Amino acid sequence: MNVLNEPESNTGSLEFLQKSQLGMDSESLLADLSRYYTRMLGRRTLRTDTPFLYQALVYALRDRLMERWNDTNIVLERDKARRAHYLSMEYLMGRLLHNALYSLDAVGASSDALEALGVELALVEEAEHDAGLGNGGLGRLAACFLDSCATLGLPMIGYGLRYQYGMFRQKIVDGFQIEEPDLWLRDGFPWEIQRLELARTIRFGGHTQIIQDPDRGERHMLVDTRDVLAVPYDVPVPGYRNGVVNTLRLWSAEATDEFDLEEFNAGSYTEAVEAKTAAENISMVLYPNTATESGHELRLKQQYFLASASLQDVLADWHKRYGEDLTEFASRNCFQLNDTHPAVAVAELMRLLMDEHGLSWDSAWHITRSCMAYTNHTLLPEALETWPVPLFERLLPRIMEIIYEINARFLDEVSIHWPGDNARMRRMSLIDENGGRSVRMAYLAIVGSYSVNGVAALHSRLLTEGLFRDFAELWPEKFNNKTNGVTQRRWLAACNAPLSRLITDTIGDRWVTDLDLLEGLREHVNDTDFRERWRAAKLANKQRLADMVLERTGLALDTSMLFDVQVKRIHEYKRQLLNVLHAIHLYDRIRRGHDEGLVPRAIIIGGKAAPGYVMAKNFIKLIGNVARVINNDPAMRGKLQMVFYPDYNVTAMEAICAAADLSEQISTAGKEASGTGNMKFMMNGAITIGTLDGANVEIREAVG
Ligand code: 26Q
Repeated sequence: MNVLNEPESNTGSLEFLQKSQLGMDSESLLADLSRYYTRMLGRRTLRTDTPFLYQALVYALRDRLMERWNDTNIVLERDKARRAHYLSMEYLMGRLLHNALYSLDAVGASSDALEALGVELALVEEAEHDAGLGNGGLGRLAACFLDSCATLGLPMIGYGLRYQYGMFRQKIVDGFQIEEPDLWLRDGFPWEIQRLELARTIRFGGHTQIIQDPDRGERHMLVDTRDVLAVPYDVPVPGYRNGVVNTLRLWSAEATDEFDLEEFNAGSYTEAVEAKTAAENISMVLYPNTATESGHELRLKQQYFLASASLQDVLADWHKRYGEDLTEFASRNCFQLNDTHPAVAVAELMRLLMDEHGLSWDSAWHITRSCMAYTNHTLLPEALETWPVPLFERLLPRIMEIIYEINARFLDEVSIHWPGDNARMRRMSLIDENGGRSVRMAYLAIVGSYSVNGVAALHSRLLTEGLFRDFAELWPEKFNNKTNGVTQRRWLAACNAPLSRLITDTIGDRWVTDLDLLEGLREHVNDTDFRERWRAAKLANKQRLADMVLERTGLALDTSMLFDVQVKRIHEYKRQLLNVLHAIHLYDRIRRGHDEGLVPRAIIIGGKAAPGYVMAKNFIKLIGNVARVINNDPAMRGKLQMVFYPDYNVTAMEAICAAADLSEQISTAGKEASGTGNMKFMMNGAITIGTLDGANVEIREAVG
């Protein structure tokens, strides 16, 4: 898909669009920005401390993205290439403004436009709230894939939820983590376009009725359901300077009109309002990654809501383009399940194909199994998602019937492969019969997919040898590896201007879309001028981080020290505790005067603990306590510092990864599926200390 080089892009509408191409120079940007500021937002005087300047700039920019977005969609409509639909409960986007400017090559022009108003671009960028619709690695991976696919011109659409509240904000009070709601939508989200005309109805509860269809025989119908409306909001995903703008489609839950009316006519006004609230609750809040608490009904509702709305959307588009014939549906579409969170899509696609589109079980199953693909992100058995059968039956009765049927047919296959091996049947069943019965979502995802991948070579191997061994024996061809990656556009080019300039001056700028070219830096490692600039870049980045740390914690970091950084979710397996023990050990050595040859070091730790994870919260408290002792001891001066960086998020990482000298990747070996922070630090020139776990193994092979 290449919008710019499309040969036959002179259809009537496109011609019109191209004629209207808006200027990307500072004058036209300034003109549009000023118009939005005064006419649309109704502000008369320029105030640099308001978010309105930010909003006005985004609107000016969005107009420009919109042209490319429309062009991309026109090409997509004509294109018959297979489309990828990324289904993810999380997208950890961070800020969008700088990325959009960078992709459109409009950073300079916008700076100039704002300079004419006496305002710095960086200050305007500060007004943007992070779109923190994710917990950590898995959510940021989804955001990086969006960027990469748009840059590669691949037809990929991201489907997710438009949470009212994203990842909680972390305050540190007396050393303890306090969670505060993340009101990221408070000042509006000027990037999104609501598409009411594409709203879908999602049905919960009720029961199935079997009716006799004269043409198709038996047909299952859901009746007496409680319905919720899924309204899509589209966010543009610009590719890097290639004219492509892909789509992130986020579903928001709203009450259906019919539902309200029914209650209202029955004279129960308050119940009608209650129903509205219940409907809207579905997309209210992102669940923090909690291994300890499970079985939250609302979470299952969210998952089904995402799966059903997205599949209906794709099927409706298919019917619009090709009519009722679904023969080629699977060869033209793929649904990538980001962990098991959207795995209920396997059963939902079966339901839609059979109950709504009249396909037989066999045809529906053939399609489903040819277009679903599942990415696993964890080896921890306790983190595998299961749902109590009674909850499923009550909330999604037809889906539960379909899962039973998938399981029955699957277990027949198992018994043919391993006759009489009842232990194996019990192990592999989609229904866990131990304790209360529950649905094993990972097994549903494996059985319903043509591809199952882990996220690093080691992780993928361990999956087939351990967690999914039975399945890998049955279907070895299904299992494969896709080692994670991160976009170097955000994680080097945009977030580290001085280093990025140095690299481009040295090897040209093609590394921005082809990271392997960084190899070309090797021959300059002994070049004095290169090394000089390299060190200057690092120092500037360390100063920027030190300023942020001072503002947030009151501690003045010494930039001549080694910045030793561990930022990631707080978890026992990630072993922040090991890092703290090392800090205590260094403290003790310095106290006892055994510090010859010790490199002066500032230990920086950041990350959020799941609200119910007591041990992780205690780690945070411990880090703060140890840091206080170290920083208040005169004997540590010039030798050791330690700080807990509060409210670690995407924007913080942009400054942190550029400033780090040492990257801590010290998970208990075999537990970190891949890690992605490790890659961001590495590409910004930090040295890694780590276990041979996840992608660390491959990073070491690549960099030596
Ligand atoms: C589970 C139940 C209820 C509510 C939430 C959850 C939940 C939410 C998020 C469970 C897990 C997650 C996120 C997991 C995650 O981020 N895993 C990381 O994925 C990265 C990308 O593949 C890997 O690099 C990391 O190794 C892996 O830990």
